[in-house]
Amino acid sequence: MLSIVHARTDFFQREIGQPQPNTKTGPAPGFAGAIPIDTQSFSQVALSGDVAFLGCDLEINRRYGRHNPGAASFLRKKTKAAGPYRGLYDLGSVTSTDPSEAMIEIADTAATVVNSGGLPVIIGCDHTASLAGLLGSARDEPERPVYVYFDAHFDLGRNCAEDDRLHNGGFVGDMLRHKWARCAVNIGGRSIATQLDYPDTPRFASIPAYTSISLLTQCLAPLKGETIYVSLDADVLDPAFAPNVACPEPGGLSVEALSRCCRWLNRNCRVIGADLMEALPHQGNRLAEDALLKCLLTLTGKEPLHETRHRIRTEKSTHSPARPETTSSRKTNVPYCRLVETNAATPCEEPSMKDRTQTTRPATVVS
Ligand SMILES: [Mn+2]
Repeated sequence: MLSIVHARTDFFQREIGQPQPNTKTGPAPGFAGAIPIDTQSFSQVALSGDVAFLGCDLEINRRYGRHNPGAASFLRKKTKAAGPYRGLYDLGSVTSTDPSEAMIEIADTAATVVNSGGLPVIIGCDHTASLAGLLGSARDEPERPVYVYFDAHFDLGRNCAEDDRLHNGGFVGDMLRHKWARCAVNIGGRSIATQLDYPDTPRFASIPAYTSISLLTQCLAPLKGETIYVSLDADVLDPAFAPNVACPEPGGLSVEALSRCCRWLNRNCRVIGADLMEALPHQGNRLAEDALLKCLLTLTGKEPLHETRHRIRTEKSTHSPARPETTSSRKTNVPYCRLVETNAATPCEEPSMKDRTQTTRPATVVS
């Protein structure tokens, strides 16, 4: 305990003393330079809003795309120099080797982090792990949160049987069917499968990838004030920015667009948890991984210390009184506005992960 507190104090002193990572000792070895800590100690030292990363190197149930076991350890190593940030911790990686057990471990850890006042951020392999992050983060919420996911694919499993959707191409369908989320909002959907003519999915809406940056934030307006869990599938970015993902799709979001959306969500919604999935380990540079981690941290209200200082300086020098909100700036005529407002939360049980993640089929088409 003492050594952890000491490590934390030492870290702050180092950060405050110099905004760039210390070249002598290097950054801490966690995600984005986060301080390694165990879950119990995190509960003791966490301040409100501190971020706790949890890695999962195990694929839970991949049905589509290239395999990426070890993606969390890869991202941890790749992004350790991405800071420095204040209030980041790394709880290590999931130890369970069974997918069902791993889901339970993720959910339990996320719930512990939330109960300590922290924000759980799961870094995983296939997107299925996101469901565990959502369930754990929302365990003690009086109402089910809105599931906001940046993803080239809807992951609704519309081509799968209703009882065969707990995999990376269908878990959102399962989530809606069981009312584990109040509704789901996809941003950046664009795979060919998203265009196929299936019946409308209740409590689901999407904002296409080709939407301009200014329109994107207008489309997000109905989410204002909502309690949300946010998931980033790395393939939401255009392959020009993030080529190493399990299911790449052309025509994706720019880093700037993703970053703006994340900032908007942080400022206008209550984010209870987040995750990053579907990145593929590779030998190239770390630009894509750093950009994704940075977006994830923007979402949680964290930004690198040197950028915070720059922003404060800029805001001071260009400060002007806030303009009153006009009717035209409050656009509410977007299609899913009613969906967010009218779907009351329905209490539901957490799923039994046992027996549900046992079947793994070979990859076929991308859903
Ligand atoms: Mn995807």
